[in-house]
Amino acid sequence: MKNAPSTEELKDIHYKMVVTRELEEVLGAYAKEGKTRGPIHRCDGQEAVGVAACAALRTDDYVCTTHRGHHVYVGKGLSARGIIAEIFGRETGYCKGRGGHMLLGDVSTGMLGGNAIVGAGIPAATGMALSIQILKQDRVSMVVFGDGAAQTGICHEAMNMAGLWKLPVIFLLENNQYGLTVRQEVQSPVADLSIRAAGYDMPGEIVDGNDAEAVYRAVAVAAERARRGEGPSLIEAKTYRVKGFSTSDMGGYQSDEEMAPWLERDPIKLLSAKLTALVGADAVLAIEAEACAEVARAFEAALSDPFPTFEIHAPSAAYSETL
Ligand SMILES: Cc1ncc(C[n+]2csc(CCOP(=O)(O)OP(=O)(O)O)c2C)c(N)n1
Ligand SMILES: [Mg+2]
Repeated sequence: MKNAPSTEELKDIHYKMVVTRELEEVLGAYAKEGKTRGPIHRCDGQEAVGVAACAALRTDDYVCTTHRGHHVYVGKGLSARGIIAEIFGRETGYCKGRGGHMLLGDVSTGMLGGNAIVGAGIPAATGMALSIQILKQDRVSMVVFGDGAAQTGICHEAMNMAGLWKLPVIFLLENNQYGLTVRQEVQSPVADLSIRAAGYDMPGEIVDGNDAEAVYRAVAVAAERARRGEGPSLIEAKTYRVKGFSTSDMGGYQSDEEMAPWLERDPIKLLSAKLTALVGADAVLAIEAEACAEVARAFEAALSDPFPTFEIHAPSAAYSETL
């Protein structure tokens, strides 16, 4: 079927989704022991959105994401070792330990950054698309952003500009139904945010965000359209945040009844079942075991890596004279 991922691609997506889940599980354990700094935003249950979307793009396509971007980092091809080292402030991290888990980027894989400012990736990706258009490059840019970010003013300014100038940008709205503690219906008068695409003359589509294959196909179609010069697309991936907002969230506002069907439709479980039918249970278990082993090796290596050293420069004589 056109734009469907191959079995090899599905295996790679599964591997990266398990790497993301395991990385967050271990990270969560370190956070509980007080060994991480600042809040950690987990994307459990949302792995298919970031990983499968990036799988449908090329390495030199540009991607930026949110404060909850581990699946996008892994999906775009960043190593678990470099991500973990960055989160733990080590010199071997992608930003030499200066960025941390929300501000991680890697130019060589087109992963142009997470962002702690809600909505800020949307104009950034739009600007990247404008540069692609001006430089006549065979590239696209994609931004993954949340339902909360979709309510910001800058989101609408950027989408308007992208629609007007037919920019090669994919707006991938990861609708996990919560912005902090606030449910989506309290943030927006419409349940399906994808309908807003009509206002900017771009296609708007809803996909099952827990179905990796569906996410891949929607992004592949949007990328083809962008490469043909036909402009932006809005894809709303419906998913659910099965953990609290972050490690600092006290919780208590997401009921078990609300969560149960989403836990049942865990994206890793769904892809595991699909792959088992294609390549057999042993092959799937081997993929999962290797993904977990990579994460274990990555934590071991990264946590032995050095912290950055800082040189303190004395002010120059000329500067001192001005004081
Ligand atoms: C400009 C700005 N306003 C407010 C915040 C505080 N804040 C951090 S995350 C968040 C909610 C974001 O919700 P959503 O976009 O749905 O992302 P999710 O956390 O669900 O992945 C808010 C309001 C911020 N970081 N930046
Ligand atoms: Mg949200």
